[in-house]
Amino acid sequence: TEHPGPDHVPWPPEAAARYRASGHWRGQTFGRLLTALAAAYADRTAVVGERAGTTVRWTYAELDERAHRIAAGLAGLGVKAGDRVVLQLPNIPEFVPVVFGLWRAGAWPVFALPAHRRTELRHFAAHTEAVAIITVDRHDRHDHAATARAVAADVRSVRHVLTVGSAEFGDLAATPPRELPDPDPEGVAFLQLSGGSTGVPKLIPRTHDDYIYSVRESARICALRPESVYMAALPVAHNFPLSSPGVLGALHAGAAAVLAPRPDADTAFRLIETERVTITGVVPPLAAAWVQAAARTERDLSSLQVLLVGGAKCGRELAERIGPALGCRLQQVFGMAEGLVCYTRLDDPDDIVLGTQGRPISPDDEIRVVDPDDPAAPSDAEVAPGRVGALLTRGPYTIRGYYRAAEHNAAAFTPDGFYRTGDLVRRHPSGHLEVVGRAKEQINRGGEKVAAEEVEDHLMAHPGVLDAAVVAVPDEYLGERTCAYVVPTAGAHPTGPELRRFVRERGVAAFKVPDLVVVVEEFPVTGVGKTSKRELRAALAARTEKG
Ligand code: J2J
Repeated sequence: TEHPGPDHVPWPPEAAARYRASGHWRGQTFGRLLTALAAAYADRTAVVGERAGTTVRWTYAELDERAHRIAAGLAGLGVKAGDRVVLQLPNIPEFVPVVFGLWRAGAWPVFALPAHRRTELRHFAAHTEAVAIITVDRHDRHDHAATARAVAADVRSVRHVLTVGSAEFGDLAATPPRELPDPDPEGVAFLQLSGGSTGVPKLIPRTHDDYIYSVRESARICALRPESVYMAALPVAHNFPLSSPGVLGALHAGAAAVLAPRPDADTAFRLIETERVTITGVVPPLAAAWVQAAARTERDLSSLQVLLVGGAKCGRELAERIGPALGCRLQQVFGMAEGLVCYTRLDDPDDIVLGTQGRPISPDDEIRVVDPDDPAAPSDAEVAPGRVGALLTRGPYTIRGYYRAAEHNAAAFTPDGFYRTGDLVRRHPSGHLEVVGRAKEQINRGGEKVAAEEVEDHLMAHPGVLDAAVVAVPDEYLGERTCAYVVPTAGAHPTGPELRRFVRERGVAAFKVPDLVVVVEEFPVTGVGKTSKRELRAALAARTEKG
């Protein structure tokens, strides 16, 4: 892979000094954080999960020990500080000690989702020159180990494929612990995935200092205490269940983190009842499904105090039903893996909790709401107070650049380091943000993000496709679904099912396979003399909405 420019864009020294001076960045690493937690909460439950139908429960002391052994085992394999390791694990208890083990070894987890397939994993491994892939054998009828081995055969840097549950992994996890040098707290800790709007998924370098700050404050804002029980219902590698406040926020507070193997109401309600879960987080379609299921459940949900809803817009109607149906308080969260996370506060008035997506974590999160004019030549002029505009942000836990993406960074960040979120928001006088739309070329499929261009590129690899444009169409359940408009090459007659199969067989996550395919003879003419994909998508989306 070619990647001109630096791998990683650090904060400018004066900003870093400010974040240290204000106590946001405390010079701690995740490894040392776990050591401190194990000392403070040794015999309390840290992690609860399920493996092959049986419940696994680890105390803080046990988690700490496991993470030490895994770190030593990884070091024994030759995994060094700064090495990248692609991690693809479902919601199993081992997720937690493996991640902390990687952190203690100084390696950077690259957080793939369980839904990712060959093509995405190959990109993550190749782009980061990963030395290893850690996954499971089979999960949800997919042979992850076989996929990982296929990627390892293609990508020369990958020397190890480790599957949790194998004898080899068992040996590694039994390695006698030893002291390893602690990584730089201001250095990169891991690479998180971006929802993306361009051809290939972008990787987000987060540091120990910046992420621990967002996790610590998230735990405080969500009122986590050692008595709390947080449940990760969504795939735990995603930024929301990992850090908002997520499994890491729960651990930071000395609470228990429960990993639900699946997010459906049956599984979630069973765990809420048996583990006395006090707080969890879901995307809006799941919240709607839980609200419906709550009317008929015999499970005792009385322990649940807070339901976080985010990842996509939670409409007012749904927001109003959550509290009464589930007997808990709604907390809206609007976040992004690039950094900025906003929460409604637990003591905010109802109108704000129901009608906004929250306000930023940090007093040092800088927010600008600017004219969403021509994205190719943005003026970045602020709109009048209360008006809708494009959200730009900069702060103590928002990245200044994607990993190995100098060219993309020039467009995704302003020259003075603000991240262009691509979200259209209105700022209330209280500082709360209301998300009203999106300017980026992305489809938000019930919280799962699909980059239009990425899917178009896959479609265009089909010999019968001359051109493709992917847009969002409204969907009652998911909020949005993907619709691919396709112009065939002369004489070709590709069908929807054939193209959907084609995309799936290229080895991509199922949520990226277009929900609808419409074959058209030609695209509408969009502008005078220029064929901008952006304008074309807008024209097609408008046409779809009219029906
Ligand atoms: C509207 N759009 C939202 C919301 C995210 C916490 C919660 C969510 C994410 C996440 C996260 C939204 N209303 N409440 O990382 O820590 C859309 C926006 C945003 C994009 C980011 C977290 N909450 N969104 O969803 O990186 O468009 O992070 O820019 O996956 O999701 O997506 P992602």
